[in-house]
Amino acid sequence: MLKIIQHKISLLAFGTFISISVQAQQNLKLTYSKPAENWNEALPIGNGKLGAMVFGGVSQEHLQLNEETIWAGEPGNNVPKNTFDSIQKIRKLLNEGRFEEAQKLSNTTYPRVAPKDLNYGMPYQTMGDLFLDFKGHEKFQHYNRTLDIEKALSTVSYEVNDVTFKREIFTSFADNVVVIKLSSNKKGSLNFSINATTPHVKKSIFTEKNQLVITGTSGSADNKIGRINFKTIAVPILKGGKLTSTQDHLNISGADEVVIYVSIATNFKKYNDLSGNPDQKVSEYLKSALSKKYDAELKAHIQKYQKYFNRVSLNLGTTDQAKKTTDVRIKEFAHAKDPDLVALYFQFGRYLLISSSQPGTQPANLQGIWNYQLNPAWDSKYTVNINTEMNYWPAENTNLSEMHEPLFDMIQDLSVTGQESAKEMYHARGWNMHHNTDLWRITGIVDGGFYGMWPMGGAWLTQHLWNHYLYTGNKEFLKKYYPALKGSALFYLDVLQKDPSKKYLVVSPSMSPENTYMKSVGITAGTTMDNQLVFDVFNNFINASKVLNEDKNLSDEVKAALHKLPPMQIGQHAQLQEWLKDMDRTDDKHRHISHLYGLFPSGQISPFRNPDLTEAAKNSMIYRGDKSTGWSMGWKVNWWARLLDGNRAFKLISDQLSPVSMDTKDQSGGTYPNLLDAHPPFQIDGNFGCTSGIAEMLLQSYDGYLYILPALPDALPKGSVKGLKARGGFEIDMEWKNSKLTKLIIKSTLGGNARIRIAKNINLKSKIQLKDSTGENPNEYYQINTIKTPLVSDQAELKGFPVPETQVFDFDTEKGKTYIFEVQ
Ligand code: FUC
Repeated sequence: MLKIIQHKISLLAFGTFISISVQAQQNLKLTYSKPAENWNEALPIGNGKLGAMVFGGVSQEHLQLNEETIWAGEPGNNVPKNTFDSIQKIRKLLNEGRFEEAQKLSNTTYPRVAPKDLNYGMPYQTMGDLFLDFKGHEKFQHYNRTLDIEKALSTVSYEVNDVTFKREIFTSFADNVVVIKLSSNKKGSLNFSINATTPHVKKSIFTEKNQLVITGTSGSADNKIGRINFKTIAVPILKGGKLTSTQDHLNISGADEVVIYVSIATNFKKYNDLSGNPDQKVSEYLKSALSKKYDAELKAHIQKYQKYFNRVSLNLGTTDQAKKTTDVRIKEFAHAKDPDLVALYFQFGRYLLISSSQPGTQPANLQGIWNYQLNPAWDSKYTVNINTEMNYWPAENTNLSEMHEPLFDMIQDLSVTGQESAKEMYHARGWNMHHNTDLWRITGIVDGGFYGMWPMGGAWLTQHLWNHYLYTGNKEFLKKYYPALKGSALFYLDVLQKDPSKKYLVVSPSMSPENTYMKSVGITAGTTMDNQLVFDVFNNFINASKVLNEDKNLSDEVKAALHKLPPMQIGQHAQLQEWLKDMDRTDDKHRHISHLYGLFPSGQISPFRNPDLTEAAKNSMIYRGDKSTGWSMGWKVNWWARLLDGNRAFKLISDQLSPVSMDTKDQSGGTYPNLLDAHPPFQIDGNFGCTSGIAEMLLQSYDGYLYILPALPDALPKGSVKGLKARGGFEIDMEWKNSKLTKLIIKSTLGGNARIRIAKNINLKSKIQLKDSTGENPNEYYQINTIKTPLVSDQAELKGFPVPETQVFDFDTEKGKTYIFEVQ
């Protein structure tokens, strides 16, 4: 009989245990032997509110600066008026099979370029650039530039005329400032000037009381006037030497050490409130930072950062490649063994999320928080037909639950502004949005009827609310966001149409994001992704109303509608159908594979529950191919992990970690020298998607079990991970050797049943011995029950998808206890 020891240990004791046994990840630094020549070589630092790209130049240091609320425009939604009749006509045309006419009507009702009285979302904008000029530093040696993602600290060092110069740069998590410390090993040798530029039209740059000040107003676009006012102050604090100023330069001579504090603030308070006072805020941020000594500021910064970062460690082994600079490692990844770069990339994804999305800040946009332009690609806003959601895939499973909060806040806002689009455009209750939003929480159509006619953005976003609940079990949270879940369910109850066969309820009109089934025609009804999304919206609402004991009648109504949604279907090419009719093409290489939403991030397709659909999903993946834009490859890592093919998932990681082609005709994504994802251009979703995919290869928690090492590739035969999170609130540590699990630790944070799926070749009965963490009481055994309720498909009867042989067992856990399994 299988047995485990259950040991009562306090959280503290567990913490101590972890820190002793963690084998430190070898390399948590990005390193370079020369300054950045362009933005894609510069290194990102951020604290959720402020972002900076550090170039590390020698005779000129350059910091490109961002503040998360500097967006063009002003409050206001973008809901087109009086288009309900057109929507009704489009529905009719679709029912009659007049697809081209339906598309045409959609395109004319919602033109490609924003009509005069509307806007298609505002661009996120840079603040500007700070420069430090060092005369006489043109010739240098022993240059080194790093980004230490264990400390969230960027460094530069070099030697000029036998004097070593050093810089430490960080965006403090303790105070809202960028901090730049300059030092050297020879007293009095710091001589440089500070100046700034900003591309904004309305701006002024001047010095005042030995401080450099930049003020400005964000840009105007479409029907909106730029109304974000910002103020930036840079203050140098000197040890030794002299500080003087000219009209727009600060000059430092003969200093031993200089610390520059940069603060940025705007008048933004909320998407509909610009009554903030940037002068006051910018001074408050500075005051707080200046009241601390540099060392204390750095210490507080690191402490706050590590509270999140240190929750997870990953060790995949190391080779000599790890001694090379990061740009070279990326170039050589495809042909050299460098498992440590995978671990670094994974942790860099976590670093980016912590740095761009903190409780109380704006969510990470298309570029996180890092953007050097006034008009960046796709406005660097929130594209919610994949990109924004992907940013948050690693939030729960890599143990960064709090980083998810800005997204929840945004959903809350949208559930208010989205009532206007639901009512005006669809005559529906509840709320909805289309495929884009911005700082102002717009919910109308963006980019016209071809790209924008997708009323499903809210449906996808609300999955994050329910998922957070599954990971944390936080009922207060569920209560707070229940109205958003309910509002989304109400919208689809009202919007669903009977399809011509009268059998199904479908969303109409809509599309399978950005793809077409006829030349230039994408508009349709009942796409597979829409059906899957509504299925989840309805289920989440039913489950939430049950947990909270609310809205019984409405829940029954939703249940009835749920049963009328179309099922997933397998088409003529043995593929999972993207559309209600079997219209997929085998030569379709489109980057969006939206109908596989059901496989990931949703859990509607599982090899063990519906192997036939899993096989069909796999066929769809094979037709689409591997190489694509950055985010598409990131999604594919997650899909291949769910398809339990670790080697193919690793191949996609390899594609993602390939250097970006300089051939502009090649539109495939990859990784820039600074390890940021290339769509191209830079788009942060690929980093987050791939980070989530790596976690998904090691641990999956859906379909009723925790699957340990479900998709381990041959390239990673040995390793360990600590602190991954699973649904049900379990925290998982594991080690493996020769591609086989050697140790498993499960900490239960909520209590409840833990059902584990594990490879069959681990002889559980005889070989897993369960020990308590301290080694005390080795004979205190508790019994593990083998699975009581078999899953829907018994493995022996599985057909259609070749699943590996596994075993499943479950046991009851108690909140706060840790269960340790060792394989002998
Ligand atoms: C969607 C994608 C593009 C890009 C953009 C921001 O429109 O199809 O590839 O990621 O969002």
